[in-house]
Amino acid sequence: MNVVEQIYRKNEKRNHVSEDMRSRKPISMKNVLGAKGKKLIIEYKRESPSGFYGPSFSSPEKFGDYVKDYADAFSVLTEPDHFAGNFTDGLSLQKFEKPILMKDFIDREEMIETSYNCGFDAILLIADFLPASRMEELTGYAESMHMDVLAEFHDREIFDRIPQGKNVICGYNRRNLRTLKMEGNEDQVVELMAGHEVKVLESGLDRSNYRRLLKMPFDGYLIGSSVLKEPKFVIEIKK
Ligand code: IGP
Repeated sequence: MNVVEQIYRKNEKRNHVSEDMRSRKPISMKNVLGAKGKKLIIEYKRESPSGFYGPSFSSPEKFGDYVKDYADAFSVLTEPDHFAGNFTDGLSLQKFEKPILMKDFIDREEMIETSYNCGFDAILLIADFLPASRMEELTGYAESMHMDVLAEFHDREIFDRIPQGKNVICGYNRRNLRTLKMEGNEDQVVELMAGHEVKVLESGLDRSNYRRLLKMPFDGYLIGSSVLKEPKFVIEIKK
């Protein structure tokens, strides 16, 4: 069993949040990313199983203060055991009035409720680890809570698990979450993804490739490690 499968297995033991701690209504991430121009989702995480460790920002709020003028949306890794995150890590970002994605290994309705109660606007669903029927059901559940879904895939064979819902943003993860290796086959998924209204490219975007990747037909780019390691990189990306 790989790390990601282990994380999903622990979901039933996690403490969910049943008290509504939101300070505002959800903002549509799909609308923000779908507007004219290239959009950036900047991610906060403390560490990751692929070897990232970067305590550049002592809190999500300090991160938000630094990146707010460059980020169109935020992503926050809330998984505790391998990413040192917490469900409440997004609360302080609500005040920036930009959509916030809960980046976690969501496989049940209860986690979507927790996400809503903790101030998030959108959730991640990973098609490589969920059957098509669950992708569909969880997307519908998120829609009922007025939340958008970033439905990501890596393996091209399972692309048809990405649902077509009104609240769906389609993402291609350049990292293979089974091997944790960066594979970057973005050239080969552009055509597959063409039918989706809003498309996002995720992972491994850095100084060596961002100019090339920004020319590709994606609406949004999800960037974590390179900005967390060297915060001033965020200022240059869209220049
Ligand atoms: C950000 P990076 O390489 O810029 O830190 O990647 C984001 O794409 C990555 O954290 C991610 C991820 C995921 C993590 C994308 N999909 C699924 C965990 C689970």
